[in-house]
Amino acid sequence: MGGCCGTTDEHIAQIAQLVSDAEPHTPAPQHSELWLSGLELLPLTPERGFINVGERCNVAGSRKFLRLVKEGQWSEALDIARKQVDDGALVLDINMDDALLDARSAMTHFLCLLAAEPEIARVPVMVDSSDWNVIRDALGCIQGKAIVNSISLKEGEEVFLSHARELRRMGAAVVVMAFDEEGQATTYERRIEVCSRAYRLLTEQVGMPARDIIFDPNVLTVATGMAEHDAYALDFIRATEWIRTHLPEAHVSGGVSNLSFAFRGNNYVREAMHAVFLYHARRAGMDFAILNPATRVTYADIEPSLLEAIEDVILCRRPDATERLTQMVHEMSAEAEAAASAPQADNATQPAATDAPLSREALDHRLAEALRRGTTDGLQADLMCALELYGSPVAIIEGPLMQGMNRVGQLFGEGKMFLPQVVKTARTMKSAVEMLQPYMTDNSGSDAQPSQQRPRVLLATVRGDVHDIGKNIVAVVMACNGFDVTDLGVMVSPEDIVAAARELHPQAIGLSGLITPSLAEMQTTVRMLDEAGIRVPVMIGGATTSRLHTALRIATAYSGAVLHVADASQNVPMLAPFLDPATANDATAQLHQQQDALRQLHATPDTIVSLEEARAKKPKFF
Ligand code: THG
Repeated sequence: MGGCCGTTDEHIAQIAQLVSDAEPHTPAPQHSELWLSGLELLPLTPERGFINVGERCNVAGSRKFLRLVKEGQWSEALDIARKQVDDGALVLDINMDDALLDARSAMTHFLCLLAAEPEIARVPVMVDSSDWNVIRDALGCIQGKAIVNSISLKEGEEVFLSHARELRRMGAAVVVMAFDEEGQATTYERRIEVCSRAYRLLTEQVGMPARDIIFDPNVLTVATGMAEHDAYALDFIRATEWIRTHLPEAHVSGGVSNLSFAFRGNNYVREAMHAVFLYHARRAGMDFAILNPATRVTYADIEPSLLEAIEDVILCRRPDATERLTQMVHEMSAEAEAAASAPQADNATQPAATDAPLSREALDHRLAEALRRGTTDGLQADLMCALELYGSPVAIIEGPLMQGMNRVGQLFGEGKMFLPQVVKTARTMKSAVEMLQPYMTDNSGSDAQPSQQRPRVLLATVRGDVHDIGKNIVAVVMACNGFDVTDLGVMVSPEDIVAAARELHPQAIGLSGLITPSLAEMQTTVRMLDEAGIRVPVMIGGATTSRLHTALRIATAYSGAVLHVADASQNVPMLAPFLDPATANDATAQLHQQQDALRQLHATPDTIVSLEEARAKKPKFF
């Protein structure tokens, strides 16, 4: 209590007298739970239990949102945010990380627009970016208490601590990813090791209240067809339980939709997988989840046989779980397709094996079918037939087998085949190549020396990026197609990639990355490869990469070919024409031409014509 201009000493003395026996105000005790806020408070009290974070305002996770932001259609972009709040999102994840966007300005612009919409701004924001500058800028335009998504130990303790201290000063809660200097933690043991180390650093060295820490022990894609990935979901659930038991007051979150990337193209199955995962992860203590709040599939609604198949996958209950689920999904899709189209008699696509010699078409069809189904039944016999018809193993590999692979890639791109099937196809290809191996003649002598003939490919996740699951799948698919793959790992500096390229003389190099800063790294890397005189084709792949960005920013820094590869089924067929000396020059010239055209298309400004031209175009009414 006190005075102001105009109140005299006597006046103040009277106030003092009047309140002399009043107790001073004691501030309320510190919250014991995590409190977040937009315009309204969102306490995470035990009764609330679970916070769903809307994932759709993410340029990397929604094509629609990306388009709206790119086109500056901000009010429609806001509608996506509003719809998520209407659908029950309690927090909104916002991500503007895209290669061809100015993420800092898009983020701050969108946040300022959000702040003016009370229906949306009611809920707290989760700022999602892999660029620290974007996060820092974003916090400058957020009222209330936000969550930062994310920090991690991937660049070591120093950067981690300095980021955490800055967040502490700005008063945000934080998602901590289970990454460290070695990469992303994928096993149960590594996930808890990284989280407990981060917990200690944050609580002991930064003085961050543990209730402000939200661990993300990495929701990774399951049912990819690779056995190494089978326990990913189970290990997440186990790590969640461990964190909730051993790291007091800390929370657990995860990006649930990552789980089901293998079933892109079948949203029902994806959502059913999410429901099953959430059911188990929540029981283990997961109290945040980034997801699509519009999903209506619940655990209880899932048909029992599908539920069992999904649960087998998520809880890693049997080695053939992926196989069985894929089969079931395939049958579901086939039934849906059959119901949608007029009844057709042509179900028997596989001609019965007969002793009569097969025509070339029939044989090609059988080989293509074997690849599509990922089976090896009868493959040996068919390949022997093919040897007679085609005359050489190479002609079979480059002809019908490569065509079959192309077809699989096409079906995958259309969402008609799923990732585990592509991996199976690759394994069939491997068997086919092995069966043909003894018939390959080799210049150096009679005994085959496969590793000397096999084209060598170098793969690396670029510096600053720890993601490698997609790249590992590429490695398997390429190895199955007869490539000798050397994987340099994650967070590989351009210098190390150049050094390895000089030492190993690969026929091609693949650069991979999931986050936007990786794109700049890729550019640096190809520039340094170019300076080192390396000209072999470079493949670019990963979530934030695109054909346009590759043409605009990466290909321009390299004299050789730089191919953007959209998914793991494409590396082999796309690379093939660049490795064959007969077609390499043409393929490179054609690629450069296409990329030139893309650049021109992109560079064309909203055409402003000359004054004369404009006048010449005026409407003539008479
Ligand atoms: N942890 C943390 N943050 C994250 C993730 C995480 N942020 C991003 C991501 N992972 C979570 N968000 C999404 C958003 C969308 C999708 C997946 C994860 C998704 N999108 C559809 C797809 O790619 O098939 C695209 C649909 C469309 O274009 O409309 O699945 O793990 N801390």
